[in-house]
Amino acid sequence: MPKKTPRPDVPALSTGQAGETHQSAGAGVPVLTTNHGVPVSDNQNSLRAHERGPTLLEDFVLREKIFHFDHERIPERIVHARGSGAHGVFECTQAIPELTRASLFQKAGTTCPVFVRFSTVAGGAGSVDTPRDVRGFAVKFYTDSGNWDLVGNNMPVFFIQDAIKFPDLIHSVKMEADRGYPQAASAHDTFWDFIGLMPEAMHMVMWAMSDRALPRSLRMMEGFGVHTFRLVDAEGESRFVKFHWKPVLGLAATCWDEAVKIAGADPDFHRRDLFEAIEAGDFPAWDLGIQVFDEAWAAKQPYDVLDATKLIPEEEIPVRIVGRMTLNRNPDNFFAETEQVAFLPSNLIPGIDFSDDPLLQGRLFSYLDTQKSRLGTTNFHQIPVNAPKCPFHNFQRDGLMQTRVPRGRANYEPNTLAEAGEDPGPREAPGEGFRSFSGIGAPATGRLRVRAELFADHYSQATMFWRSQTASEQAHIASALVFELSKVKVEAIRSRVLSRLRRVDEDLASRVACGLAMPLPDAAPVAREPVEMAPSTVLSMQARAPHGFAGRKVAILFDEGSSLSSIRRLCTDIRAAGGSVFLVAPKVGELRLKGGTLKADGQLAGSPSVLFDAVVGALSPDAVTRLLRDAAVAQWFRDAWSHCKVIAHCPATRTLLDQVGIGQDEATVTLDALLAAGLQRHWAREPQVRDLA
Ligand code: HDD
Repeated sequence: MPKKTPRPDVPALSTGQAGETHQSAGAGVPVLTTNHGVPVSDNQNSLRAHERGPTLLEDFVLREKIFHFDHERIPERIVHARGSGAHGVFECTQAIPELTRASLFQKAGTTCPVFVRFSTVAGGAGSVDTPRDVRGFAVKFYTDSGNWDLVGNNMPVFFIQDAIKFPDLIHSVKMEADRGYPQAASAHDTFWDFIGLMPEAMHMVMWAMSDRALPRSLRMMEGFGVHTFRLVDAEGESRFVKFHWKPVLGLAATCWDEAVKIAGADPDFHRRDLFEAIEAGDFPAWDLGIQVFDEAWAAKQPYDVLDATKLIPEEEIPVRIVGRMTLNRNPDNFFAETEQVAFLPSNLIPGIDFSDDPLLQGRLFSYLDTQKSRLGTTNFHQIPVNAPKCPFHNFQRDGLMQTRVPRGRANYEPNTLAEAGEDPGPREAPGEGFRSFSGIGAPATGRLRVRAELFADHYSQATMFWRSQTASEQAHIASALVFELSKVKVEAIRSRVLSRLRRVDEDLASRVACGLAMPLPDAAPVAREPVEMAPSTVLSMQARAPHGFAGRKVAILFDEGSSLSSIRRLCTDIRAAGGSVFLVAPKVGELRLKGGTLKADGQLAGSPSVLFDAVVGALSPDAVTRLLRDAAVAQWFRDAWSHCKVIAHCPATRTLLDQVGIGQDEATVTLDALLAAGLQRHWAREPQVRDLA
């Protein structure tokens, strides 16, 4: 008899007593079975005709395993393919029954579970987390009156006004059709060709070229429902509403050079950050805010509130906070939950309704449709992450992968089966206006392929956004435009974009033209004269940047001979301030320090400073002499310096900084001064280290 190859890495399993093996393979380990429940005796060797002979077709264990593996992938999302999800809870903190009959908002303290998926837009499922891109911010509320999906982005406006342009927009930004690159990047001809021909995109272009497109963490982004929706009260009266998510940790961004380096150092930077924060119990939270206004107010504005390329300045309609969402549980399984979650803007609950925004109207079709292609069945709502957590009954039946087993004969409505003593199934509830969705409806007056007049103002809000930015943020936008357009090969495309930038701001256009060494073309014609809009301070991230350590990560570089007590003290202080510490050393094993031994969390080459919010050098004089030979050390500090981060140093580390050309400013501090310095980027340093447009 040929011998069996033993399991390579684990002790042989006890077979147990007859009848017991199916429950447990010993020590509480369940027995491996096929998908049909048949216990598997050998998961290492396929069934063969003889020791060196061919594999038998009869081996159903092998065939089932490979068959299933061959079909593991489903089509990735056509957009927003790369995403990260988490479970959490939403709590209403301020009841608004005067505005909406949505059960979630009737009483402060009402809660419901949520599932959130954050995403990039352009890249494939396996692309990196930190390209310059819009971020998706999709929330599924499992309320007691059904699922409400608020499928938004981290920017409050969009590139186009009408859903009919969406396939063109996405085709233009994705990999170019013939060559299959670039991946996850808007810096190429076809995207800017589309943009140059689509003046309505200019406001969103300002956002996409700003630091908003380079978030430091998914936990530090705002979210927006983008469209104007409606809140409907118990009497059926409706008012317009815009939804906002405000991160409790505040807003923070990386800078471009840093984002590019992070992409190489940790392609999963955002996914890991979210997962680790939740794992550590440092639960990210957002406040839900609303801007509410009526038709009369809307009619007086110089823009159309149904136009998704426009926002409503918070100075005009302040954001009122009505709830808080806390993400407190990581998915148990990435595919089953994060990949299979299906968001539908058409998932609304009684008390919330659509507006006639033509972009939103098109979305109402697209998302339902795409789930059939992605998840393969109209029964995708039965997948646990998609299923409502309140009871749901109807007469929609059968279909691929039906997993529910409806009982009885009633599969139509109305019926009189109750009279025969049978279960008649569910009935509609027209009288229960509070609990049922009815839709507010508006008279349709014709069939027109047109856009309303105010949609033709393409520049007023782009200019408002530009003027609301700090000088440093403006420099980032101008430089981003130079970078992106420098990757565009066709000069006429660059020139057309420049002609549009002149309508946003002459200074911006000149700076970008200068950065490209191109002449300024004539300004593009306008479809409607822009209006003057006051700058809005809340649109600047830097003006509101948080100072503290909450949610931030500080790296401490040490080596043999470092002072253990000062490192310990720093760790305690940083953690007490709400931050986390990552210890970096040239070697990860136990190192001998002054006062004891210490192990690093990460090795220097694998832990570049781009992964942290601030860096600390706690090195001995001997270590400095040794490490000066290692280019990775110089790079560690130079990157932190050029990314305008706080650098804390002991006296020996200061000599190292001097030798690698790192200067002294308010954000280079001694170890003792780190806590007081805070973690805000020191943007004033930037003009010394980088030539910005
Ligand atoms: Fe969309 C996915 C956000 C316009 C068609 N979209 C998708 C996701 C987000 C958004 C966050 C990912 C959801 C998830 O994590 O699964 N989309 C937006 C926003 C828009 C927008 C904020 C404008 C305000 N989208 C938009 C239009 C269309 C689509 C106009 C089509 C007419 N979007 C889709 C889609 C996706 C999608 C193709 C891909 C995967 C999916 O729906 O479930 O149907």
